[in-house]
Amino acid sequence: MNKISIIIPVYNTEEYLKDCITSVLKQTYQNLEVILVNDGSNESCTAYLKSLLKLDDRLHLYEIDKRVGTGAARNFGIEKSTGDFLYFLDSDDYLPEKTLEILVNNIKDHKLIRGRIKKTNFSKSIAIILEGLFKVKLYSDKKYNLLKNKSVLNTLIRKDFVLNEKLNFSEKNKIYSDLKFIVPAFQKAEVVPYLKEAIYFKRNRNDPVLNPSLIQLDKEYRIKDFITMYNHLKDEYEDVEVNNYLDVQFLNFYRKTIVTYFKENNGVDQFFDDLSSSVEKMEQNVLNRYGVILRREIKTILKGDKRKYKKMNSLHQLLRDIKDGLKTRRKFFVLLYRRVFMRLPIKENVVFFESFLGKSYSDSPKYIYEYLLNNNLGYKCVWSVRETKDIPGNPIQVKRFSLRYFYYLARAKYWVSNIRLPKSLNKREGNVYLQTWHGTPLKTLVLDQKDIFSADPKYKENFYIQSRRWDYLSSPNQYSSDIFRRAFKFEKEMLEFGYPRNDILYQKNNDSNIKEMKEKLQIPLNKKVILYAPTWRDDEFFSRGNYKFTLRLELDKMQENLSDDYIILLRTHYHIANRLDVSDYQGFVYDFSVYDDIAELYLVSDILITDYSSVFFDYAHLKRPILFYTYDIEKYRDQLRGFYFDMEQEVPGPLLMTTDEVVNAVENINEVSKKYSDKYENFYNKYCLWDDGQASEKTVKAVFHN
Ligand code: C2G
Repeated sequence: MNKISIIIPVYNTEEYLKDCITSVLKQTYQNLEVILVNDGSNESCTAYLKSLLKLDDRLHLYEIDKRVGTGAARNFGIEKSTGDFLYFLDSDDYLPEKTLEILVNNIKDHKLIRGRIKKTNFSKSIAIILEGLFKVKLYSDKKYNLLKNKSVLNTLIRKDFVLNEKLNFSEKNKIYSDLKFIVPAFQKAEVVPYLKEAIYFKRNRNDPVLNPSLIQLDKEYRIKDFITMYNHLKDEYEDVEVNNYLDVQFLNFYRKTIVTYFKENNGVDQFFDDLSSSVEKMEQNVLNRYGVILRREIKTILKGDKRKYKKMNSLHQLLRDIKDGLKTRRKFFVLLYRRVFMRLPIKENVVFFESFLGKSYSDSPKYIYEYLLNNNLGYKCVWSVRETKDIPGNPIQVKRFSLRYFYYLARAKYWVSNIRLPKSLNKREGNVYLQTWHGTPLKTLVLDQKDIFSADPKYKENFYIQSRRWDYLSSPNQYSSDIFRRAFKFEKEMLEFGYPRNDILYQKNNDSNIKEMKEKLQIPLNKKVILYAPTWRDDEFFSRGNYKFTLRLELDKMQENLSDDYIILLRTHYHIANRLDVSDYQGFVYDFSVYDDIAELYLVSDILITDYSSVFFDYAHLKRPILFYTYDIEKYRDQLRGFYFDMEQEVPGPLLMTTDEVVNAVENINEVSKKYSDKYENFYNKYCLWDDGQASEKTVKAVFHN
């Protein structure tokens, strides 16, 4: 039987290795050896690799002390291999069980055979579930043009073919080293069958900041690597098909990567000479297939006219922006934002506010705004909203994503927001951006998160780009400061004054204000108030950003046992799109899910019930009892989010799993409070010390200069 040598270069991929290796060991095709080439990984990854060896004696580990790069590591692996076939796998990718079996069974007399590459954002356990959904047809013996792709992955290759033709990977080019292997392989193998059924999962790493893959490395390096590879191969091959292929690759790379790089970095000078040497090698007939702008641009490079080239290049970028801007209304406004509004002078006294994606007039932005207003500081304020609201001081209101929204964002000197603003909103010189954020984290944040379950696959990367624009970040306590610095990689000024949104909890925590608020909310004055404020679930949604909440607190039971003394204010999270029907509980349950400011609900309530929401960190300022209804804690903690600390140990109230337990705790609330008083005090001392009712004032003084 034919043995396959699977060659896997490894460089610091500890968190992905298990998926990779187990997927190989579980292959239905068993006659294989796995050649792990440790290309100078750090200590912990190396130790982990060693520990894997005992799983199976088909695993072999080779060490390279100093990092040599994927190409050299693969060449080294070829030398060590003893199989009849070679197969290259990357250590952050993985395979479904049958991939190798399908490839071996179909290679017949061919030199090589190719399967399909599926990109994935997920780890294996999730992807294998998704895999069941692929209904694929079997395409056998179809000619596959190796030159459709730049990578050698998911190709089963005869080893004697590799040796006879002296195929190897470039050791100079770290990123595009496969081309040196593929191009001659393509020339020598007449037919390459392609099997759509033989799948290879290629992982898009979700963390290009802390754990980048090769392709996510910095663009300059990539551009240099590509240009030298191109130049080298162009010099080496006469073959027309190969040359056309290389030119097409080059021009596509130029458009996609190089032009974008110039736009972001004004970096024409650095690459101009390199580019000149490449375009000299280009075939005119390939170039003729491209648009006039690109052709002219290439011509000016050929002539070595850098000044003119810069002009052509900005024209290219303008046309590209316009083309993109005509796609949708929003993109058109973004075009105006960048190309028109940003070029108008900045307005020194304009402040742009947004809270919870324009959904409410609330949170720290509200209190900062009111401080500016009440102290007549002379700022012109603009609020981003979904629909017109009743806001004191009558500020300008703009509908989120409308033309006026983009106009004011471009012109305002100050931005104040409690969540990220869109990535398309480039920051202009002179802009001051105060990010207030929206809670002390219990759930792990951004770069501390591992798998991102249902959010945008580019979540971490986008977050990183967006948060580079923040100049100031509000922090409620030392614990949060430490996490924010790490999880957001925030390196600018942290405002350590507590949360402006909590000022009200110090200023208005008295009977007359509370009575006034209850009247405003139109709730009974003679009953005690329970606020139920759960968070959202990452895996329950209608569409991106629109989450669904299923009420698991049994209101019947609550009403039966508690309605003589209590009412319930129900408050779902701002991500929740569905309204809960509580009409059967009139006079007992009041739905305040779309009420602007949760701080007012804190003030009027006697007990808080929540789950994993950051609301309890704020509510604790009031020193009133908190109950945790955590019916799904295992799933939430272990699968969906992960926590920064053990809830059971730290939170200032009991974790309850059923409505009966909740009812019981409410009925015995004094005993519960007594039991948790020490914990409460520790909790308060750890998370609540910075607030003193003056956070808005201190924030304004730190940020606003006029
Ligand atoms: N919130 C609310 N009503 C709820 C839940 C939350 O008004 N039922 C508001 C509170 O101000 C809360 C904030 O939204 O502090 C954030 O809500 P979380 O439930 O903590 O969830 P999330 O939006 O994921 O933010 O560092 C904080 C984390 O990022 C959590």
